[in-house]
Amino acid sequence: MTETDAHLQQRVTAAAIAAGADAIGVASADPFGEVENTIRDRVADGLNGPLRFTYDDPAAASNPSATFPWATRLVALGRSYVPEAGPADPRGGRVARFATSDHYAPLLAIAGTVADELRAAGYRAEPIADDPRLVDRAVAVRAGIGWWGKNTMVLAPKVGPWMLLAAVATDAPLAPDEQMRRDCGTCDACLPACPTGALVAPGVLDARRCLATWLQSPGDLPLDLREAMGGRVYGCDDCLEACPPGSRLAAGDPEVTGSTDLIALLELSDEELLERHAHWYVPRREGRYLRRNLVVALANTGGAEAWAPMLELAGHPSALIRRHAAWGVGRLGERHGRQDTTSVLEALLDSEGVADVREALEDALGSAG
Ligand code: B12
Ligand code: SF4
Ligand code: SF4
Repeated sequence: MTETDAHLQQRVTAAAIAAGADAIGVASADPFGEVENTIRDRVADGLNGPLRFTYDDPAAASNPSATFPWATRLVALGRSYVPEAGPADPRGGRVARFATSDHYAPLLAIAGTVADELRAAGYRAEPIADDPRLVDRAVAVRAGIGWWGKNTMVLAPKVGPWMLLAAVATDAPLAPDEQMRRDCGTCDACLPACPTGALVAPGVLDARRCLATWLQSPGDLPLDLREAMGGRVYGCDDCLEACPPGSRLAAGDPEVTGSTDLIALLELSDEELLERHAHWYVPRREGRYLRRNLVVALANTGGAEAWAPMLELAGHPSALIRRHAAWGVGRLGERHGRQDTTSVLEALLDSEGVADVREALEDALGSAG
């Protein structure tokens, strides 16, 4: 590499750190052939569940030249997003820490700074993050900013899994970094920590059992996973919280843990819910999917004060919400040992005309009986 290249690399690194990056490294933009095969295997085994993202076109996601034909390098960037996180309040609603605010915005700003620096030196550069067209974790590992964890996260020194990833594709002649020689060793704490057994082997996630999957998917939440959802409204952090690297970050301020008041949120309109959570991935930006998550979280965690709002939700105009509230009435009734659960469900059934809501009410009655 010429001296000029080394200077550019130093400038880019300094600019990224000054802008708030916790990790930066450079990888070649060669195809990630093994990753493509792994994604294909996951899809063949059905492990992607309802998810699309990189599973839709594994060849493109694993081959940077499909999107950036001019790129020879990928600058990998990581930004830790929980400087002072702590265990969430198990009684309330929970939001995974990556989603407590738009943590991608500052990361994209860092990537923008890096791209500007490269462009100013006369090269092409384009930032990308959390996009179906590139496998971010594979870029980070090749660029040496972290290692594969058994929970499938890329872990980095000091911050462990608490880091979001971005990349900048470029044709600048930067020197690729070495991959990190590190792994989880004998630790396997994340595997039993998953409440649904979604980590079916080290580094293998069955998205059909992952709570984070369903909380951002359309349709009904799977019945067999609803109890395990607990108070989760968006995302899940259990396999990150179990992880010793970075655990020092997991102590402190409840604000950043994402504890949230479910009843107050349920009082908002769909539009207000979406506006308040503009940075969340909500299917087709339909507020009813957030409300659906809130109903299940309230049923799992609410106290006596949750009964009246749950009955109101059982009369909601959306059949999706009524189906979940039917389950919610049964679940709350069971948790609180309410004698009137059966009669309430029967009254709801009497006045319900939609077949699949009636089915949900009958299921709830079956469990209550
Ligand atoms: C689809 C997706 C999901 C799906 C599926 C997750 C998954 N594990 O694949 C769902 C919705 C479940 C999800 C959840 C979460 N996600 Co997500 N997600 C993505 C997305 C869009 C694509 C991931 C992908 O391609 N998966 C395909 C599979 C095959 O890849 P994989 O599971 O990583 O499998 C690899 C390893 O097994 C690996 N491997 C290779 N060699 C070795 C060696 C060893 C020893 C081991 C153990 C493994 C291993 O091989 C496989 C292929 O590379 C990326 C963004 C992007 N464009 O890359 C974000 C991304 C992976 N998600 C991210 C985050 C933050 C999360 C959550 C923490 C959010 C939350 N709190 O709810 C959870 C974590 C759940 C988990 N344990 O993964 C971050 C991860 C950052 C990091 N430090 O790793 C990413 C990179 C977004 C970003 N740009 O920051 N996510
Ligand atoms: S995010 Fe939650 S449900 Fe998904 S694998 Fe991790 S612990 Fe399991
Ligand atoms: S909990 Fe242990 S095994 Fe799992 S990712 Fe963290 S270090 Fe690796």
